[in-house]
Amino acid sequence: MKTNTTLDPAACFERDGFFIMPDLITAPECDQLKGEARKVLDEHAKPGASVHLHMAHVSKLFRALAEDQRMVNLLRPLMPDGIMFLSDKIVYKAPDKTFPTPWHVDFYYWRDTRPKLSVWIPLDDATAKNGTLTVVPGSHKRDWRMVKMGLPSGDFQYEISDSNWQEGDVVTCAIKRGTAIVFSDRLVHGSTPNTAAKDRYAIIGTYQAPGEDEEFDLNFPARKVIWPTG
Ligand SMILES: O=C(O)CCC(=O)C(=O)O
Repeated sequence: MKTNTTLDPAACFERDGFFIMPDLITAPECDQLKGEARKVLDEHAKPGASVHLHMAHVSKLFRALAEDQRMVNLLRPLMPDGIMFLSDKIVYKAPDKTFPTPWHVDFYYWRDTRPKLSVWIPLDDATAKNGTLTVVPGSHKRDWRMVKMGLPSGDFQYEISDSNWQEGDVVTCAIKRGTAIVFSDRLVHGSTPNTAAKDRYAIIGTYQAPGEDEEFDLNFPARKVIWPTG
């Protein structure tokens, strides 16, 4: 896909609410992380869950990714107050998990805490057919209403109830594995359905500015400042 990298990353992130960095990690790294994700899911995840948290807490490989210098370089222009890794999760769409991730904004899951952004990296090439990320550029600039929903797995609890964008406003991020999408916790996003009858693995790391621990932060044992304030 055409990426929005012609503007400088900070200007792009401010305007659109997201920024795409092609090839943040290599294909062999994606293969290795995918193997590791499978192992962590087998050992730690609730059977059938498509979202599993705390990868960096139990895996040296995911820990290394969370604080990799390439990640720091990507985030520094967007996070001038420093970078703290908070948490990560694997979102695994098995071939039988065809449902799309509902439209949502992440901050709803951590209301009354400081702003955060997330980095979504597919470990498989991601297309409209296998559940890639979808975003609504500029949607981070307004408030949205979210209501409880009932996905059978319980993985996503809320969805936006007052959507007013048009189909043409949506960007379907068809990207190669290893490409990173950094997005604001106020950006409306979701995914396409996975109708490809194939696995789709993605890792999502969440970051915020360093500061005193908030109560919410205490849920995330792998949190760590990776670039100090100032
Ligand atoms: O990988 C996906 O399907 C999207 C996940 C997502 O939007 C989220 O966890 O906030």
